[in-house]
Amino acid sequence: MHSSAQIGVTGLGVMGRNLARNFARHGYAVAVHNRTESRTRALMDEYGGEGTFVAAAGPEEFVASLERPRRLMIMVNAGPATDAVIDEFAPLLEPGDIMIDGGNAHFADTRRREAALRARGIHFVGTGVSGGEEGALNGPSIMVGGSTEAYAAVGPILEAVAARVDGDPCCTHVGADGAGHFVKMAHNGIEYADMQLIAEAYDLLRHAGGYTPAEIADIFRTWNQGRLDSYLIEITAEVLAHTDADTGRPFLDIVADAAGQKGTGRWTVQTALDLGSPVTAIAQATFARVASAQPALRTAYRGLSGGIVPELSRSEAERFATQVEYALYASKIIAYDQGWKMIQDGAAEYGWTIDLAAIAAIWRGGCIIRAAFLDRIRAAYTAQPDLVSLLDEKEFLEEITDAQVPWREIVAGAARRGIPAPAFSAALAYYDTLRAARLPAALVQGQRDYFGAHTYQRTDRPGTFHTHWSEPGRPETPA
Ligand code: NBP
Repeated sequence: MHSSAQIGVTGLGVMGRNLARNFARHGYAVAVHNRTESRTRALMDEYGGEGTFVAAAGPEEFVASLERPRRLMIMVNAGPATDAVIDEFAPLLEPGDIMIDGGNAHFADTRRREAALRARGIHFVGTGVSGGEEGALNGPSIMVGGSTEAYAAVGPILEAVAARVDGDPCCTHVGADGAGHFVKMAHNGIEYADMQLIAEAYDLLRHAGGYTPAEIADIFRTWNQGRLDSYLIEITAEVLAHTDADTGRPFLDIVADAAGQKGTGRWTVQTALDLGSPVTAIAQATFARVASAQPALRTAYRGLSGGIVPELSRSEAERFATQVEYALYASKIIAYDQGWKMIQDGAAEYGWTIDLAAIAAIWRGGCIIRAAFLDRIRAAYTAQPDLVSLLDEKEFLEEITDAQVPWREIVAGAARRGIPAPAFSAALAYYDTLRAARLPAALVQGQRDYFGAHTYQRTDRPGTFHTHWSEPGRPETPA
C-alpha cells in the first residue's frame, strides 16, 4: 500500500468520526480505522467525498497507510479501551512514530503510557480535546501534552483543525507527558463550576425572584450581552426558552432533576485533594450533581422545614436579578481563579512549565467554557505570568470589590429562603477564608496536637512544638 496518509484516526465514534472529517476538510489525507468495520464503511459512504480518506480494514493496513513518522490518533473510550488499542498498535510502529490519545484519559494514565512508549522510542501525545461533537467537526480547543519534538510533528496539523479566535488557533503545547490531559481535566472541573453557578442563578431567579423560565431566558440573553458573555450562558437561555412539544410545559419542568457526571469533575476534585488545591466551588458543583442523584436521601429529606420566601414586587424582583448577576460574576471569577491555581499546583508537582496565558487563550474558542471573560484572564497572565491570583489584577479586584454587597445579599438571601446555593456560598466562603487575617485553623492545630500529638508552629518564634496536654501546667516542648 502507498503510505500517503498524513494522519490516521482509529476509533470512529462521535468524536473520532468528526475529527477525521475535520482533518480531511482541511486538506489532510486521513487514514480511518475502527474496531467494528461497519463504522469505517459508514463514514466513507456518508462523508467520503469531503476529502481524502484512506479506509483501513485492519490495524496493519491502517499503519501501513501512514506516512513516516506515523501520526496515529486514538479516539476511543478512556481507560482499558485506550490501553487495548495502544497494545494493539504499538508493536506495529517504529521508533519516532507518534501516537496521539485524544480521549478523556486521566493524566496519571497518560504519564504511565508516555513513559512506557518512550522506552520503546515511540512518542505518546496525550491530548485534551474539548468542544464535544460539534467542536470536533468545526474546530475544538486542543490541549497537547508530550515532548517538544512530538509537538513539532503534530502541532501544525492540530493547530490547523482547532478553533480560531482573532486568527490564533485554540491549540497549544501545554507541557510534557500528562500536562495536556491534566489541563483538560481542570477545564472540565471549571466547566462543572460554571454550569452549577448558572444553575443556581436560575433557581434563585425562579424561586426567589418569581420569574418564569421564559423570562429567565430573556434575563440570560441580556446578561450575555455584557461581562457574562459566554457559550454556557447562551445555551442556558436556549434551554430555558424551550417548550416541551408533548406537554406544552417548559422543557426544564419535564427533565428529571438528577445530574450525571462522567468522571472528569470527580477526577478534578480527587486530584485537587492530592495536590492540596482548594477548588471549593468546583467541588461543590460536583457534589451538587452527586446529591441530585440520590433518590432515597432526597425522599428522606423532602418537605423538611426550610426558609421563608417573601413575595417580591416587580421592582424588587428586578433589583434581585441585578444582584444575582453580581453574585454570579463574582463567584465565576473565584471558580476560575481556583482552576488556574490548581493548574499551577499541578505544574509544580509534575514539573511542567505551563504558560497560564496560553491556556486562557486556547479556551476562548472551541471549548465549552469559551467566553469573552477568558480574554481578560489571558491579558492578566500575559501582563504578569506569575500572577498568584486573578484578584492581584486591578480590574478583577475592582469587580470583586463592587460585588461585595449584592454577592453577600444573595448568599444570605438564599440561606434565609432555604434555596440551595452551594457553589455561590463556596465561592464567597473561599474569598472570605483567604482574605482573613487569622483563621480558626489555629484552633484545629490545637485540637490536633491535643488528641494526636500532631505538633504545631508558633507565630512568635521558629520551630515545631508540642504541648503535653495531660500533664499539670501543660508544659510545651520543642518537637
Ligand atoms: P463513542 O462511544 O462514540 O465511540 C467509542 C469508540 O471507541 C468507538 O469507535 C469504539 O469502537 C471504540 N472502542 C471501544 Br468503546 N473499546 C474499544 C476497544 N477495546 N478497542 C478498539 N476500539 C474500541 O465515544 P466518543 O464520544 O467518540 O468518545 C471518544 C473519546 O473522546 C472518549 O475518551 C471521550 O471521553 C472523549 N471525548 C468525548 C467528547 C464528547 O463530547 N463525546 C468530548 C471530548 C472528549 P466500536 O465502534 O468498535 O465499538
